[in-house]
Amino acid sequence: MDLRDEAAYDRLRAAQWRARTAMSRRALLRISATAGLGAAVGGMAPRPAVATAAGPIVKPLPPELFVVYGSNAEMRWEAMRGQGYHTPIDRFFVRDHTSTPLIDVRSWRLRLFGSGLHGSPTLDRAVEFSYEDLLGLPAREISAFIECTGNGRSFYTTQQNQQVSGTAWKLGAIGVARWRGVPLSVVLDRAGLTKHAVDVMPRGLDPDYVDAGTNHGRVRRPIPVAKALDDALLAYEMNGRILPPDHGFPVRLVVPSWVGISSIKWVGDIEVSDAPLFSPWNTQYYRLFGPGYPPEGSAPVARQVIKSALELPWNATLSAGRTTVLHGRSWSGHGPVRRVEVSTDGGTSWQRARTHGPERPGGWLCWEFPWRPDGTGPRTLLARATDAAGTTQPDTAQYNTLGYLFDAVVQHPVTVA
Ligand SMILES: Nc1nc2c(c(=O)[nH]1)N[C@H]1C(S)=C(S)[C@@H](COP(=O)(O)O)O[C@H]1N2
Ligand SMILES: [Mo]
Repeated sequence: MDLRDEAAYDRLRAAQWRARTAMSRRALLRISATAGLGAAVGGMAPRPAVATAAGPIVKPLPPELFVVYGSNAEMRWEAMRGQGYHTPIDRFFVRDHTSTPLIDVRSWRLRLFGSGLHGSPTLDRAVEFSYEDLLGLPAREISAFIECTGNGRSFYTTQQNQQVSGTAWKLGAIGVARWRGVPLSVVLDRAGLTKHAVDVMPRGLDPDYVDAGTNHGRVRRPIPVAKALDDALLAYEMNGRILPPDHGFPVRLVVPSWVGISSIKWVGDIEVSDAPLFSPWNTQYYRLFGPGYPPEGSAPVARQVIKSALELPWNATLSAGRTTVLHGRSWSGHGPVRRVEVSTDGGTSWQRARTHGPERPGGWLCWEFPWRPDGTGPRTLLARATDAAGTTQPDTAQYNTLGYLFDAVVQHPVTVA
């Protein structure tokens, strides 16, 4: 089929739309019931209606699943015990710079503009896609983690005695979901991408971010056009459900293996430029600062680093003289995890964990390790992974003032009783 032929293209698009409509009508009805939106799709309002929820985060945050820090909530790792490969939505971490907006999908449009497009130089001459337009475009489903760059930040302080600023996450600012949506490459192509484009900058519809009295405007961060065309996805479904408000409804970007801030939620517009783009999120945040780094910081951080977590409560109590199977997961932004080792004696000896399930780039690897503790008292459990790039988790992470990219082995305290 020649998709440059208008009629052929229309037929294909109509078929795709019919295939998706059953889901989307039902889903829209479901959303309208929960988010107080009207039932019908359509309407020509040029700007989306955006409301704010009662609290920063919409979904329930029960204390057995989450630790809440203002507008952010991390998953308790013990909540992954007994779960499948993916993180269920009810326990997927949330990181909001301000608060979750409630967006009326009938008036929502995705608008693309900039010097990297043919004929849409400015926002008022943008190429627009409605929600229905996106549902009608070729869809793709991927499994990918989204992880906050500061995941593990608290261990700079508790394990390395270093001062860092930002949310004091343990290891729960990560989740792996099944994301379905339209490849960003498809939308860029339809919008008239030129061969001179270099950067693509999505911007959220959440409120302006104000830090220490400075208004930085709406959350936005460029990615290089090569990554945008490679595997970035404009996702409208998460784990087979309509994307929930806290995770970016109606549409978020998913940028596999890259720092969580790349995966902009509640996307309203995307600037495509033939010159490099800058925002506070690739200049003053999300670079490495401190001793050993230039004053303007490192290059903007891109890939996540390697980490491991045990599906156990912090300070869990385990039974002496009885075998407990320890479960955990390891992941890296530099390729699949190839090997996981566990130490139950503070790092003197290490043994291979048994791994199972898929070894996917941009996902995590599940593992288990049977342990029969002798004696009683406090113990420290360690897990360390090695990825396809050959990187093994070090004992110490390289310090940076904002506490990003903690990759060192985490000392997980337990008590044997
Ligand atoms: N518009 C917008 N996009 C955003 C954010 C935000 O506050 N606003 N937070 C970013 C950060 S820092 C992270 S780690 C991820 C978190 O995604 P989640 O809340 O779905 O887990 O979203 C990113 N996208
Ligand atoms: Mo983040």
